[in-house]
Amino acid sequence: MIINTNVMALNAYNNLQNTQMSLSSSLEKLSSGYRINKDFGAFIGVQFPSAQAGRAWIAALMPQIATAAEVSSFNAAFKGAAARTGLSQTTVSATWINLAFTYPGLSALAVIGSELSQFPTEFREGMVARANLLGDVGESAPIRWPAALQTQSHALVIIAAEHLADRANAIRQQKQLAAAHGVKVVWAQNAAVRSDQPGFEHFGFKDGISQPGVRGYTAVSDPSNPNQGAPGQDLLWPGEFLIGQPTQAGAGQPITTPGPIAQGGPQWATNGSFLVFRRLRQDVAGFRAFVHSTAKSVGMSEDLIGAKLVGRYRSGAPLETTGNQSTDPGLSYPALLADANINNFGYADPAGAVVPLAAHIRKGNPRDEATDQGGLADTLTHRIIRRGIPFGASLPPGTPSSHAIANPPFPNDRGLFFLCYQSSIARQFEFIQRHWVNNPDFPTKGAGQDPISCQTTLPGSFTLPASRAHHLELMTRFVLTTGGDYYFQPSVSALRTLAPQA
Ligand code: N7H
Repeated sequence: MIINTNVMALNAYNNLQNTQMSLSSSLEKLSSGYRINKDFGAFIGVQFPSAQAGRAWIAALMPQIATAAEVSSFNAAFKGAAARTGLSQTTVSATWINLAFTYPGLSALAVIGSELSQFPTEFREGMVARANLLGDVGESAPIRWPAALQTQSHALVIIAAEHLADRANAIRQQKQLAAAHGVKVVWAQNAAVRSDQPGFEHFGFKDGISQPGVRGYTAVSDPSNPNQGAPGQDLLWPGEFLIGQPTQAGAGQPITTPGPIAQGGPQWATNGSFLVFRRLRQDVAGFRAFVHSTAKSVGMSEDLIGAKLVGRYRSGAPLETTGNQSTDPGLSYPALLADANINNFGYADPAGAVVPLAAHIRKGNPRDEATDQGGLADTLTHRIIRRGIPFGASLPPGTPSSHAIANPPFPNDRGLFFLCYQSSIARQFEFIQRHWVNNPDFPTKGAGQDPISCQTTLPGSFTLPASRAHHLELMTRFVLTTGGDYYFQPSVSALRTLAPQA
């Protein structure tokens, strides 16, 4: 089948005019991680007292919603100004607001039953009801979440700002707007890139490197490889992320063949996306202590053990292409971190002697590796667009786990707000979490569990081939779920249909 990429490109662009911003800004290949996104974020959960009040509030909020097309032009202007002036922050700035709804939220807005019933089961049930299936048990069980975060929201207001003062203003304005419409703020949480290590998450690893690209939207860097955006970045049909668009065809089909149109709700859900929002607490002192003791017991350096657990060294340098080096090669060879190299690899080592089969990035995206479901063509049906941002203060190096600041209780804890977009939560986020990350027998029997994001009952296991240990017991979970839900983020025109007519 011949694909008319120009038509697709145009369609995808038109969709983005209508798509809320947070999805699109993550599509851009951003080598500097979080930094080029906004440095400050906030998430406000609200409840509607009545359908009328909720709809009036949406109408009042509408003029503030940032669209994907606006964000694209803003980012271009931002980069242009930064290049011209050499300044990174001060020249152009904007605060983005986006809006997403839980199923109870859509119901509270009195969306009619015949439309509500078209939303998929997992979205209707919500994250709490799916806890056992996700492995959110024990310390991650919803009953253990901070009491303040256990109230289910009807809608999530997402704020992204360049400066601290802009965020404070945006939060104040949002609270005033909600109060003016009788809409109740049930919780509000702040997030920010780490000021001491922007672009790195709390364990100390560079984040925001590998994202799928979108056919017709993401620029192809090498015309001889039209299936990739930046080198190593697979291009997917837009329906993997937007309802109403063609999806990947899946196993047994060429990856260039468009699959069925993504279904996910009533007609007005077209060009919207499902958002998984998780508040993940990180035990940084515990992780550091584990890396330290494992390095000693298996006779490897701490840099290498960290890379074995994640699949990348702290700098972001991929373990797959750099081999078993004791010191982080990204520090001596910055070229490894350039767009041409940082994500440009597949997994050539089926035994995991270099990158363990359960390393975080290998579990989350097995790339070209053969899997029980059919290899790359299937794997491309389980991708997500991630948009994470840290919360909490960095843990100073050398802080012992016994120190009060090592593991402070909510709200002073630290971690990552994990956000991801997809057209099917069941086929994308949930599949990754259940069938890959938590499953000790994926991709092969005894491979072990993802030591970073696995959520299951303890103990867990991690197989480290070609080392003295071979098998490591994971006695602690370094990442715990402490809140979250499933949301639907409608297109801008769909928001108009939810708001009352003027
Ligand atoms: Fe992960 N980390 O610091 O170790 N993640 N992650 N993640 N993650 C990635 O490529 C991290 C979490 C994926 O395409 C990197 O951007 C932490 C969940 C996927 O090669 C680093 C937490 C899920 C990828 C981290 C966390 C995933 C990925 C490398 C929680 C899904 C891309 C940088 C606190 C269920 C894989 C990068 C690919 C990358 C970390 C959570 C999935 C450093 C700390 C819950 C698909």
